[in-house]
Amino acid sequence: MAIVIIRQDGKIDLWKDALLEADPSIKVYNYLEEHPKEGVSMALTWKHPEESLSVYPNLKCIASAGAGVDYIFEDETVPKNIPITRIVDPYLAGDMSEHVLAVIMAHIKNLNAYKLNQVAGIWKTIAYKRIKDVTVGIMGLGELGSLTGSDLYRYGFTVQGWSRSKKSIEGVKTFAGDAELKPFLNTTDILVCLLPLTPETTGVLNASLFRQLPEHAYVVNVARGGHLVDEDLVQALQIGHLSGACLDVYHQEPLPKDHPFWSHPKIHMTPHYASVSDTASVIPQIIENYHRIAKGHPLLNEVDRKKGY
Ligand code: NDP
Ligand code: OXD
Repeated sequence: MAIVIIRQDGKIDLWKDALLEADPSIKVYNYLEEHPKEGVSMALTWKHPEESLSVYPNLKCIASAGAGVDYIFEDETVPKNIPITRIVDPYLAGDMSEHVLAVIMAHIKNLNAYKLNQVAGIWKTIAYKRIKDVTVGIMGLGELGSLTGSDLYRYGFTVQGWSRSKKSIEGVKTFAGDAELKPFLNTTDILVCLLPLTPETTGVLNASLFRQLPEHAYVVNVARGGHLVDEDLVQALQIGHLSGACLDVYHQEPLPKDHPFWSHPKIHMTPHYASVSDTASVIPQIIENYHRIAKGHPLLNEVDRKKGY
């Protein structure tokens, strides 16, 4: 039994060292080095190259090193019968909640607009909003969305959330399913997308959805680039229906240099770094699953293949 690490972001050694430090008895391979394929029971991956997961005849688990698993479902060559797990971790959720708070505060206190004015040498006051007067709507009330919602409620925001199945979260007004999307959107000042990317949620942030938000609403996409129809966002900003957007994720990452988002004054960007897996914190769940495979026990944080998240 062994774990193979498959990722292309230069972090293989970081993850390998963290695994071996936590459990020196485990055999860990870098997928780029020559290694016996038959002995590999778990692939620990993040945005693997296509076809790299189909060469292990005895693979028992594909473990995403992040919360999202969309990239695994997108690769048609991934065997359909192998369980997929994902990361559920308090730091991953907490870091996302902190990021969303920072983005919302920057927006309601006009910090981005002031930065542009500073660069242009303009001294001008802009009316700010108070937390108590702002309603934040969160799409996706899972591990990240529910904590983000609870935290925003504690800070004094009015918070509502939308998910597939009905949720009960203290301080958060909840909406569920397609039938309740419109009332949710109609009353949301700042929309935060924390949905997984699936066939149902692809392109959900589009012109029709934006039209259902109140005039001057603000959009925060920290989920996946595939949720957003880029042209529809630019159009909604151009006609002044939306007041701005903050994006962490994009259709193509890094975002191509000629993409209009780079120079748009009302779009603020971060480079898909709202919240990242902390190796020390998440390695124990990987190792636990590695041992569960050997014992034939149910895996932690297994993804529902039918739902796609
Ligand atoms: P979860 O699987 O825990 O939660 C997903 C939520 O979305 C659930 O509430 C689910 O509803 C809801 N949902 C799914 N499909 C639909 C649908 N069709 N209609 C309405 N609601 C739907 O995911 P996490 O909270 O752990 O993560 C969310 C996403 O955040 C990840 O998939 C990833 O893409 C992104 N992410 C981004 C990061 C970044 O740095 N930018 C970092 C980490 C994650 P229900 O509860 O009813 O199933
Ligand atoms: C994740 C991410 O899904 O970093 O964990 O986007």
